[in-house]
Amino acid sequence: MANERTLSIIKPDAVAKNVIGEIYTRFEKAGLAIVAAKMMHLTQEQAEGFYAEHKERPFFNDLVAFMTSGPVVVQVLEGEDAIVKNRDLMGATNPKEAEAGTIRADFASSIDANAVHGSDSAASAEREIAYFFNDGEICPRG
Ligand code: RTP
Ligand code: MG
Repeated sequence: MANERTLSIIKPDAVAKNVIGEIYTRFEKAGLAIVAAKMMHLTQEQAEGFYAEHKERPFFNDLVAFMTSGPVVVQVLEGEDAIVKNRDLMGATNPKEAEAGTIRADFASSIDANAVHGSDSAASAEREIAYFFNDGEICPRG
């Protein structure tokens, strides 16, 4: 077990549904601490840069359009095995395949409007956290 940080985004559909607090509660109940947070409306450039790994995928333009369609909440989660723990809380990318009780099963409406993002590896967590936060904006516990 390792103490880790991961980057989480509450996507525009979940912000519009007014479930920021319910999603934060799930993180906290699972033992993940929110050590940095901000609400922002991503520009096209910010969304394209964030999802650069998907640039050649057929869904890229729809993904960028969706992620810029309204405000998002971006946070750094910290805790034991934070990367996998957050992915488990999120559930499968397609909410139809997401296990009952996961964030996507409960709050997502489609594979595009799927409520949350979470880093999928230690390397992406490092890149994604640095993409949105400088060291002074992260407030570790203890
Ligand atoms: P995320 O990066 O947002 O946490 O989601 P993920 O790891 O579960 O999924 P990923 O493969 O990284 O895809 C990023 C986002 O692109 C949209 N997507 N659409 N139409 C499609 O086949 C398709 N596949 C992926 C989803 O909104 C996904 O969250
Ligand atoms: Mg991903």
